[in-house]
Amino acid sequence: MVALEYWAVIVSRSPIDGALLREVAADTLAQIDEKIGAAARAFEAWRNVPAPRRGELVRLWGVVLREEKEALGALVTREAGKIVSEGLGEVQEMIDICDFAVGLSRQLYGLTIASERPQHHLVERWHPLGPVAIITAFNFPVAVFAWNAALALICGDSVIWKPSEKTPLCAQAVMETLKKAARRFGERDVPEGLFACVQGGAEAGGQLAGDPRIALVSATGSTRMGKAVAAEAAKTLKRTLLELGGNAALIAAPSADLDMTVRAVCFSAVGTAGQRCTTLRRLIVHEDIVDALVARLKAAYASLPVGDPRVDGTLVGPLIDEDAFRAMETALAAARRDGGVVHGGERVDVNGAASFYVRPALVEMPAQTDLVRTEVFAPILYVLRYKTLDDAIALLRDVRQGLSSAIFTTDLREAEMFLSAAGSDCGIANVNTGPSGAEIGGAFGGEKETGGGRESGSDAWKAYMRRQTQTVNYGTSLPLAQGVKFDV
Ligand code: UN1
Repeated sequence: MVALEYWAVIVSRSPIDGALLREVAADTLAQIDEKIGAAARAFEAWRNVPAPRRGELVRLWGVVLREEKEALGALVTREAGKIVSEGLGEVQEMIDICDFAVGLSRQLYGLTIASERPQHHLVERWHPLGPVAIITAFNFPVAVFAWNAALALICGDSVIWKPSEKTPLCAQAVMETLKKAARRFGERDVPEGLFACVQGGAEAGGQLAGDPRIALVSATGSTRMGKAVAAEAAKTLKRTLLELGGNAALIAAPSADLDMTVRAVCFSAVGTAGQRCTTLRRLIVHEDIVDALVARLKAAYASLPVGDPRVDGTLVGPLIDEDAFRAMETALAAARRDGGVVHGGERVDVNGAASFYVRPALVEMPAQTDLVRTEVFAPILYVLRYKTLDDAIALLRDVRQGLSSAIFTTDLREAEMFLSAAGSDCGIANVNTGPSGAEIGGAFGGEKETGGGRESGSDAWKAYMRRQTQTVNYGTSLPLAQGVKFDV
């Protein structure tokens, strides 16, 4: 087989200035097939390694990441365009999940269950699942892989990573850190093919999702990508863990602390240049405070430091590429047609024509139109107004996505209503803190077209293992459940 079906090379360009960083050879269909085979063989060995020993590999990975935090963070800045502290923050997120996974490697607890039969014991045990395919997006080019890989590895699975074709170098660098950890662990103890990276586009992701040897495909990215992956995965009914599009909303109630609200809105809406799945896209403001809040936001937006992400003080770096910029332009034009009043949103020349910097846009909308319900991966914040909390919650829920949400209020009843079953319908619901920038300790993901999967903390590890219900009869008779008699 030849490479013709797939891309031959992947070109990595820096969004900072459009400079060519490097060309990376894409994997061919045959090479991917080989890597899946190796992952399947590695799994057969790795599943027998005691989980705390598997945890030692992940502990060493965390050590290497601590040593290389600066360098890897700088590469995230160079290839994904994140400001320095966010690039470093992403590596910190990797370190945090390694620490979490190491502890977990001694806590893969199952249940003991009271059997209804005498002299029987009934337990639930968690076993390794199989090779896990991990598909990630450009906006978290290192951390999201670590959320998945650290858990999968301690759970006894092998991993194959298909990173975004926009950030192949970050993926290569992360693989080097894993190799270093493996050398310290004792290379002979790490089965060949335990972790691998596949460079390629959507076809490569599709091949992984469709291959029967892959037990779980964990995909983070757009809803469109997730639907394609789910369709491939459905052919073998394999498990999926989907963390897809968001359209986060923040409700600003009349009692909100406005200083805190302004700061939270700015970080959530313009941080990472509006390119997080948790980015705040809809600000739902009570009519009594909308004028005051919008005035303060307009002032804050006008003075946001947009610029080269490597420069100290910059808060808004570049968009990932020209397509992202065009999508933002198109959305702002549509917002004007829908009766929106747009503040900001213009292109800013920082490093010449080959890079795409923008002033984040604040858009006052007369209503939640279809445009507002659509996720555009750029710093556009739509402002909507409300009269009653019920109306605000109805607006919050009236989108296809369900990832993250927040309310700013000092009214306990409102906060509790927002957190209740009739409140936010998202996987993440916050009070007096913004919808983005979650810690790794909680389960991360959301409902509806966000895909329903949960990555990272809490009991998300269970997605990477298979549950077995085990019954042992240590008696000398054979009683049947439900009192059934079947004497032969
Ligand atoms: C994503 O954008 O895909 O909560 C993940 C946050 C980050 C993760 C975002 N910890 O914003």
